[in-house]
Amino acid sequence: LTSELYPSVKRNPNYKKLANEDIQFFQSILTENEILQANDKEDLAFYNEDWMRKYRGQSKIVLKPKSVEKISQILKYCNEQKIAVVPQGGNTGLVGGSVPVFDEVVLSVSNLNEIRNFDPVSGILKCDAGVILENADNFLAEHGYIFPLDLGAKGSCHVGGVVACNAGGLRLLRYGSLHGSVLGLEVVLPNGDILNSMHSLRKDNTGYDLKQLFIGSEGTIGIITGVSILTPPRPKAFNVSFLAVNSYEDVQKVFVKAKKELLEILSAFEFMDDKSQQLTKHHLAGVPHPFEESYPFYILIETSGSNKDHDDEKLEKFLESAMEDGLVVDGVVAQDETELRNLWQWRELIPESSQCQGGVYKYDVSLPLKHLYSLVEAANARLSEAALLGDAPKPVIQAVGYGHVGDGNLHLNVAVREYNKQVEKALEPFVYEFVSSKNGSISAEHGLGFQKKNYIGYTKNPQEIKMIKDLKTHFDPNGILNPYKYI
Ligand code: FAD
Ligand code: 2HG
Ligand code: ZN
Repeated sequence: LTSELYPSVKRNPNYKKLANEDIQFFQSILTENEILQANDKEDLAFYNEDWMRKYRGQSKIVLKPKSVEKISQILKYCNEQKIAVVPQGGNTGLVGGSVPVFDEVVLSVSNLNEIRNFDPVSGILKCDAGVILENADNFLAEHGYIFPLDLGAKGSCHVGGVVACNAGGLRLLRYGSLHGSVLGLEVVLPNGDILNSMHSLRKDNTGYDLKQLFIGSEGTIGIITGVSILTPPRPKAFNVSFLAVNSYEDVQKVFVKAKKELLEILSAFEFMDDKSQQLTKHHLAGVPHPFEESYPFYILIETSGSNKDHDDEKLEKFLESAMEDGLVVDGVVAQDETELRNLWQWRELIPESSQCQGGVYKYDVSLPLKHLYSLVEAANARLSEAALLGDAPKPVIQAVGYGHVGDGNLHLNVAVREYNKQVEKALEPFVYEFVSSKNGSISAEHGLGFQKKNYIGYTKNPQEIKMIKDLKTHFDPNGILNPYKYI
């Protein structure tokens, strides 16, 4: 097998090509509803292609087991037979990690989708990995709790998927990383062993904290089947304000001011450049933007707490003084739930807006705050110099910047009319070199997957990479899990 999409990547001949006996084995443990096979009508496109339609594999079979034991039997068999397997959650990952590269078996956990247990005193939720994030959050809302992670893909991504990616999202500023809130995991290892580590303890210093290895491992050393997570009480009062500022310098100043003055009620601090808003306006054709006029940068601040009057007063004072100081040049505050959602959409819909005109090159990086936006400027300059940016027939529509300022995480999105090797060459490794020169990370939250498989060295040193490889070999000596990706 070769792939037109990836001419430089060759299928590893050590992996067995699926034979009838393998299909018969899968059929012996799974029901008809748990197996999808490619045929004349069905090319399994949904499972083979990623959210950006940038990466595409050629798998002919998708397994959707309904129990952990079945996953265990499948992995044991695939390990013995050296059949490559790609774990898949909601397939919303943004680095090509969730889809096959060649003919790997897709193992979807979407049929493992039950809430297992919730303790309303401690706030600990235990659920299957395939529960959709929004469903988990809706369940928690009924009990007065909230999932400590929120992101634009919540309607499709899985709890297990976000743990496998160590997704960051819109409220990391408030609730911290999943490395802190996940208390335990259940994982099927490549040899079929089930690691039961579904603990409910906030404090446990008995040796290595094994679950941490699987958080952010992107399906390379085990399939997460269960998650135990500490959830906080759901705030009763939410406020959202959308602000306009004149420079990136001022974005940083407003951030410092918000941290000090909104302190315990600050739950999100997001920024967007004007170009990202132009793309979103185009995508949302006709929906009025919060401001008639355009400004260089916008900030979305969310506060959440237990007392609406208290939060309103605090936010009002903060905004008044930020305007008096000349930091904020225009601003709106949502007056009700509908307005709140409307303001959020100008931030949450940027990923979709930047991808829907043909394609998008996405870079998700950590940088010291003072350098955060300079990457967008450098990328634009490079694309202009290479004469790639502008009206059709030039391939690049816009290079835009936005992201989680509160976490030092920039999203650089380069919207293109179609995927184009020249654009890719202009941006890679340029972007990674830039990030490395500022001691940043080439992946703040989306992971490495297939996209950044050759670039890990821009953030990790050779000793760190060797330890990662050693761990991979320890857990998966036959390399059956998620091959061709970053390890
Ligand atoms: P998939 O896409 O199916 O898989 C992702 C990776 O995890 C793959 O390598 C896969 O092999 C592995 N995997 C999946 N499930 C399992 C499992 N059960 N066991 C082992 N491995 C598994 N990310 C952020 O960090 N912050 C954001 O704000 C954010 N916003 C987003 C907004 C949009 C509109 C979209 C499309 C994506 C966004 N993401 C964001 C990307 C984010 O990585 C994914 O949405 C999410 O983490 C992936 O979950 P999933 O269930 O779709 O996993
Ligand atoms: C977000 O913060 C996501 O909206 C997606 O992490 C970012 O699409 C992107 O580049
Ligand atoms: Zn993000």
